[in-house]
Amino acid sequence: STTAAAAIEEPIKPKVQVEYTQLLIDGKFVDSASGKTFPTLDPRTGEVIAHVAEGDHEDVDRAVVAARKAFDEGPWPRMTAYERQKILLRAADLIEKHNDELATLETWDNGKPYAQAAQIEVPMLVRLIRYYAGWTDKIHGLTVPADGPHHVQTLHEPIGVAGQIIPWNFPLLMFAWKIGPALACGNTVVMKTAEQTPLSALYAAKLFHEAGLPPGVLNVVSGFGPTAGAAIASHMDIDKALAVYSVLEVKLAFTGSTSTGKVVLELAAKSNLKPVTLELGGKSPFIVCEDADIDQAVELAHFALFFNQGQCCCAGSRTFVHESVYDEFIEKAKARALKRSVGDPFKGGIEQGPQIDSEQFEKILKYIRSGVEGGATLETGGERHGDKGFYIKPTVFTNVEDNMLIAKDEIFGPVQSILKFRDIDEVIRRANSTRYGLAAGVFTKSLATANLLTRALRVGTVWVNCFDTFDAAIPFGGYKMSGQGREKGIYSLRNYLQVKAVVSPLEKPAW
Ligand code: TXE
Repeated sequence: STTAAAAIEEPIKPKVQVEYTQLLIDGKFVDSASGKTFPTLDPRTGEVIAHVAEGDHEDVDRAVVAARKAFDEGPWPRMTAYERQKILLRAADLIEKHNDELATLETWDNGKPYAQAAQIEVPMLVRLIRYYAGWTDKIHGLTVPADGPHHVQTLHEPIGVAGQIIPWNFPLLMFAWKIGPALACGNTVVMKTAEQTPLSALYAAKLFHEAGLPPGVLNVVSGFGPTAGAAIASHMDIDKALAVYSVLEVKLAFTGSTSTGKVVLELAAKSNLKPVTLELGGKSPFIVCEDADIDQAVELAHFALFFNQGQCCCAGSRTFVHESVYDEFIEKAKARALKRSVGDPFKGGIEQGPQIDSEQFEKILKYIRSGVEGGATLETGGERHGDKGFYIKPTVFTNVEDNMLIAKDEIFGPVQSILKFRDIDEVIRRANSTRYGLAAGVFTKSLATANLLTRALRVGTVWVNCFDTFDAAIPFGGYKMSGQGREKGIYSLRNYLQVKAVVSPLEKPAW
């Protein structure tokens, strides 16, 4: 019977064992100081995958001591750039070799389709580390013409210890975006992974050590935001008993929600003014112009929103469609969502796995209810998929108005909101009237329209006739409340370097 068939759909057993669950401090796996652990869950079932050491203030202190020592006394910032490069390249080779193990951990812990983890996320991690390995020996200052008879040069020096806090939606990519530039510039790192997805970064960090990274250069502390995360953001002193360093030179890099971004910025300011980069939320417009090829526009708009279970900071979560093509577009967008294959992310051909956890699952369902109550038309989806785990049916709303919550807030789930527009000036104004400014998609055949929109949109990335095109060299970051600073590319090196001016007289001193 059909009920029997549904009942035997057991989750597919992952092909790897979880090897690393402790904190990685000073090159060694260690338990947390408190001895506490927390469970990391399988989003397909809500069941425990493993218990992971739970880092807190004391562990962050230990990690900062190790990172500080590795920076002040260790070989890392003193090695030749070429030596650092070789270690990073070896790490990239090892990660490539362990692609399947890493991808399996990623899918298991996060719920993303295995093909995406194995063919996109891990390869992008490898590519990014190779890209930054390439930068190590190309970082240098300038010789500056001065007014007086002075020789003036600038040195581009690493900052010191970089505290880095990452989210759960792309655990390995966020890990790479953060450590790549920090390590290439000669900094040392204390990384806190997201409590939902601690496993893959521990495995990857182990491979960096196998590649020859000296102890203390890359420390990974699993744990929660208000404890371990806040300890990093507000870190001030190290080992007070030694009283060697009163104030740390630290850099803080954070990716996560805009509200937590405000908290960490405040903690950084109140502690020691550590410079901060923030990569926060978004509500990105995807604009389908009247001249667009509708089938292609539907497919791209679908991808822009639904990719990674809708859990992308840059998701095209406001689909603006010109009135002349609106009816055709919504019919096709609905059909496409209905066709989307949802299921066990380890199964081939699956496009959408479960959401990360029960909190996000509930939050998304709440937004769906608010869409219905607010008067938007629910075309398809709108409820959970199956009866266990955190799966949600691909959902499409039409007749969405700008003032509805589903058009204003970051839902971070598989919920497409389609809005109708009449002319370009109107859509520019509406696309920009948001507190966010992370990204935008523009779909048109007209070069003039594309040029107009790319300049008018107040966002950090505009994708024209494409979306989510990520590359190690393309900078990424937000305007407005979507963040501060840029990651990836040449721009992210600025986050991890400080400039020293060195001045000396050209003439023989008088004495
Ligand atoms: O994010 P948080 P959450 C958005 C998305 C999602 C919402 C909530 O809308 O629905 O945020 O997700 C750490 N001091 N994004 O709660 O809280 C936390 O442990 C220091 C957008 O998971 O921002 C984790 O490591 N750190 C996003 C990281 O911050 C703290 C990606 C992110 O968690 C902390 C994820 C504190 N007080 C969610 N509190 C994007 N921009 O890509 C938490 N953390």
